[in-house]
Amino acid sequence: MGPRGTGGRAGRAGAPAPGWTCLLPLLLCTALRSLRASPGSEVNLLDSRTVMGDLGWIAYPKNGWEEIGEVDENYAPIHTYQVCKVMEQNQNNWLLTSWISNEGASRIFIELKFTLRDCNSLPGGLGTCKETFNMYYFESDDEDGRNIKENQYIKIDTIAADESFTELDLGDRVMKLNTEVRDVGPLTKKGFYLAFQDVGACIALVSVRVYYKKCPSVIRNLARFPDTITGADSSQLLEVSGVCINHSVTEEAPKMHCSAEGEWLVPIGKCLCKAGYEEKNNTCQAPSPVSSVKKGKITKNSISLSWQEPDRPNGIILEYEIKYFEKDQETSYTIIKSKETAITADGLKPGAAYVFQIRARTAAGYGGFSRRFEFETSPVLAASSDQSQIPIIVVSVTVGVILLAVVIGFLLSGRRCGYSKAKQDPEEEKMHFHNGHIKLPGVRTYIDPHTYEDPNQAVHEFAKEIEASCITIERVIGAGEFGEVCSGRLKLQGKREFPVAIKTLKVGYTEKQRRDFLGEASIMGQFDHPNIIHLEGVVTKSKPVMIVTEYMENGSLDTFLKKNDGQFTVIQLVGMLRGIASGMKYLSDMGYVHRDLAARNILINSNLVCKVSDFGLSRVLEDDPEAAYTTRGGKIPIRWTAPEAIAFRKFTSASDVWSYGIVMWEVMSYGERPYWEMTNQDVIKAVEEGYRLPSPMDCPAALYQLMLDCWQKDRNSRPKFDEIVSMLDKLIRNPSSLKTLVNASSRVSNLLVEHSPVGSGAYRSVGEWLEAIKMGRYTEIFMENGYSSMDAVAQVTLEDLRRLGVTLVGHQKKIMNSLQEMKVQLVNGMVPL
Ligand code: ACK
Repeated sequence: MGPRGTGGRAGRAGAPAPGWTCLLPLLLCTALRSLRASPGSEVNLLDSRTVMGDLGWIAYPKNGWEEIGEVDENYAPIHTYQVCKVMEQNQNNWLLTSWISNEGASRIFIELKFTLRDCNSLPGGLGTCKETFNMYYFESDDEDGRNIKENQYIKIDTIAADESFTELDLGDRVMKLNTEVRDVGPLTKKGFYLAFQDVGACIALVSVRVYYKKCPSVIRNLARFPDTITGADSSQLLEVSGVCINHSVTEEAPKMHCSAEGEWLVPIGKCLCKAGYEEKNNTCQAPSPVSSVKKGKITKNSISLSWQEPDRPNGIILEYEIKYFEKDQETSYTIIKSKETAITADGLKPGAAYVFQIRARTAAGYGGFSRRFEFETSPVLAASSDQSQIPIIVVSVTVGVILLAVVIGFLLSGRRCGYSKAKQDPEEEKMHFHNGHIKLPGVRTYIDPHTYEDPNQAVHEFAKEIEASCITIERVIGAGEFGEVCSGRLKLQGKREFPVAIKTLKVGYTEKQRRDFLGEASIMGQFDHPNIIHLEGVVTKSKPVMIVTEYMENGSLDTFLKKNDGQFTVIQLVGMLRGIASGMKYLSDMGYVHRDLAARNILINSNLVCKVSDFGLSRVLEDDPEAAYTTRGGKIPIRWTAPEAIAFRKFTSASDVWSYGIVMWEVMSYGERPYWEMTNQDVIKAVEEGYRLPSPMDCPAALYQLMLDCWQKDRNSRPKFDEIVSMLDKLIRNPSSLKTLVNASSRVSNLLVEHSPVGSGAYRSVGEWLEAIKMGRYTEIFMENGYSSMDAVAQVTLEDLRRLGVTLVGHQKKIMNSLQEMKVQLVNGMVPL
């Protein structure tokens, strides 16, 4: 018989449960206090713990599930249902929830918290006792679906306990609360019922939480992304378009992807504040209010005022608006507009108080009004009163003159914190175009700074000069070929201070070193793309000479990946690769060949946005420790470089594509060294003979195929960067295409040399094996838990790993795949375990 509406409502204080089962509720409060609140991206549709009144659930038959009347420490009811018919045959006890609206979500999650009695600990109940129960659902658009039959419910799963409890546990008052989560989808109706079927277990269902996941509304890259309910498919990524926030415009259409887990992934594109607006805390605002207003000369009919430019003008101030009115007469006010930072309001009443407010206007519009400033005109008095103004006038005039002198001096000395561009001789500008670099509308091409007779001219053509006093160096973060790399802050006039990276040129440099050092800025300054490191400017007029760029919180990509081994989802890794490909597409469109594309030359910020960096002038790669001299004398990073570029220096965007393939490999293997410890000569030889790097572990087949395409011997057969970007976009839009991984056996058969970190050799110890797969941190735990030989390790299951405390999914995968691989090799007779 089905669970019908005729069934009895589960009694709040049912008949006392037999024997030990009545002990269950006593332990619930302690366990309940530890229940976790729902995280931000989860939206509860039902939480039995927070329902104050009757839940309205139905038990069928009446003597099956029963509700225990318990309260928590705040005397709020705890809706706990229990059933324990372990001694009786053929149990079929149903508990039906009331109708639950899915609020438009097409995939919902059900979190159950329950305790379950261990059958082995039951005297005589072994024959009939069960240790599982079943969960079902039935979809319906309204509440009429309750009278449906048992067999119309769709089974979600059989629920078993990770930990069941025994009599002993009851004695110790230890509550083994199990948490199980299941998800259901796609849902097509407006709501659903859940049902729990007991077939003879001893269960206390402590709480039921039903929720869906969403990617919460967020502003990223100045674009607003709305609350987005995750997709129906557990691996689906929803592409969501962002809308530029007020006062900003699209640079590249902003998009993000909402994952089934409710995380925003793979940000693409961005908005920029309109001219005159400044980016601050994810907003764009016009000029800040005038903050300091001083009174000047005051007579019986006039008040003179002066003020300072707002702290953050955010553009050129076109004029000020001064509003004033007699105190308490706000409805009747006067407005004066002034281009100066001083005015005189006249025609005022003698001896009256006036209120002044000032605001500035830039091309972006008016900023906010200043606070109110109150000043009084002089009263009408005898002639002597005007005498009393003389000292004020004298002081004001003196202060005014001094101020004027300071301002003029300041302007003349050019020591304002702002950018200054070297003045361009029109002749020179002409020459520049005569050099063959005529810019076609809409097509920007890269100009090789070498084409300038004077490299200093190139720097000032493409890079803004920054006053050294605007830079605060905070700490050294690394060493470059020319000097230290530091992090610090840059405060430009009219802009808020922001973090920057500062490359310095060490003292005692030669003229050539200075030229080469600044050459990078001449190149970088020509680029403007979200995936290319942004140049803020250069310091050339004082020492040390510096190049100032945007700050990338996570530093270089190879180090970052090594530090966070196994910790990203495939989509996050593909997002990084997409960014790099997009930056490279921009460079190749500009006609710039990078020649040293490698993960060490990619920087990554706190949003995991990757940007191409390292634009050496000579591109003979003096500063790359990976670069080695070839027989022809050039210095080349062999492992990253296409064969034609190594052999006859044919560097093109197609050779950059080869390097990009190597970067893909580095990213997917979390910063592994390409070709491991092979010598450069062996790498050149192996590649020439047609060998290629094997697929990294856990690598989607589509990505490995793309790598192989990038490593085509014939450079014309390699994909172009725009094709790579489109391909990665397609994979991101359709993440199920990333599910097919390169299988372990084909991965091994692709090995170009025997030297592989995983699976290519018999490991002498568990420690050696774990070290080889970069999981050395778990060696002690393995040893302590009896996995001290490779034979023992071969038996490890995923459950065992979790028990050992290997909780990171990436690490679990790495270990399990390595084991799987070793087993495959064993079967193939390739490597003895
Ligand atoms: O891996 P890292 O921390 O990232 O160490 C190197 C070091 O300086 C020498 O190049 C770091 N670095 C270079 N440019 C930047 C930047 N724009 N933002 C943050 N770190 C940077 C790089």
